[in-house]
Amino acid sequence: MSEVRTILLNRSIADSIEEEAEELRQELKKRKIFLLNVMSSPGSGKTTTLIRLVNLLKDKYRIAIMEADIDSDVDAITVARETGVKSIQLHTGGMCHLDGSMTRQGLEALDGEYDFVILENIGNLVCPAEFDTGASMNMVILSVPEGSDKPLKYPLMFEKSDLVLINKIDTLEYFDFDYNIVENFIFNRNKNAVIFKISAKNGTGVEEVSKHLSSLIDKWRS
Ligand SMILES: Nc1nc2c(ncn2[C@@H]2O[C@H](COP(=O)(O)OP(=O)(O)OP(=O)(O)O)[C@@H](O)[C@H]2O)c(=O)[nH]1
Ligand SMILES: [Mg+2]
Repeated sequence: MSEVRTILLNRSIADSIEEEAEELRQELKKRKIFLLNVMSSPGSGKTTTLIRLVNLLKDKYRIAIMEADIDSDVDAITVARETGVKSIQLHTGGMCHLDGSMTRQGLEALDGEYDFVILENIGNLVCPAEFDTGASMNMVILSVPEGSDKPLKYPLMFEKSDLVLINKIDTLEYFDFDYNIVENFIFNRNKNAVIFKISAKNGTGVEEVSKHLSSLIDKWRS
């Protein structure tokens, strides 16, 4: 039996999706809530990474997670089980992205006081980058098996994400993934990007990411 609530999101009917997202961002800033929008291809390791990050940060912040998918509630159930924090599943009714209005519906359904809310966006390197969710920060995860050329092929995703995690570095010996090339491609798209190399599977590098996030959250909330 499902332990988490599932919310079916409605599409925005606002004239300006951008203004709606900016309004949400400002409102969250006033309420001292840091909202992290996490994006990647399907299977790059969003859920695995988030579980590790939440377990490192949950004693310092009141955390909640919104898991967005087209169908199923496995991610929300897994996160709730592995971290114990409040988690809800958002269904997009077939859409491959979330916008500010949909994010707001998720936040309302969370129904509680939080310092740090994480949105795991739909697994896709294209559509989620095209829509502002109202998040305080966007983070993208690129995993080693996907290849070094992804920032070239999906440039908008890397332009919109100031935090980039290169995940699955435990598999480097099996792939011809070139970190120096990928770093150049990312900085060509976004000179402000901060890049970390991690393995969500064995935990390598995740503590450094949690410390970086913690300083961003504290700054946002001050
Ligand atoms: N070897 C290795 N496998 C990993 C790592 N991180 C995640 N995985 C595996 O990759 C698979 C997908 O991980 P998830 O965390 O579910 O990926 P996701 O991005 O949340 O997937 P979707 O929500 O379906 O888009 C699982 O089998 C994980 O165990 C890693 O650092 N190294
Ligand atoms: Mg997932």
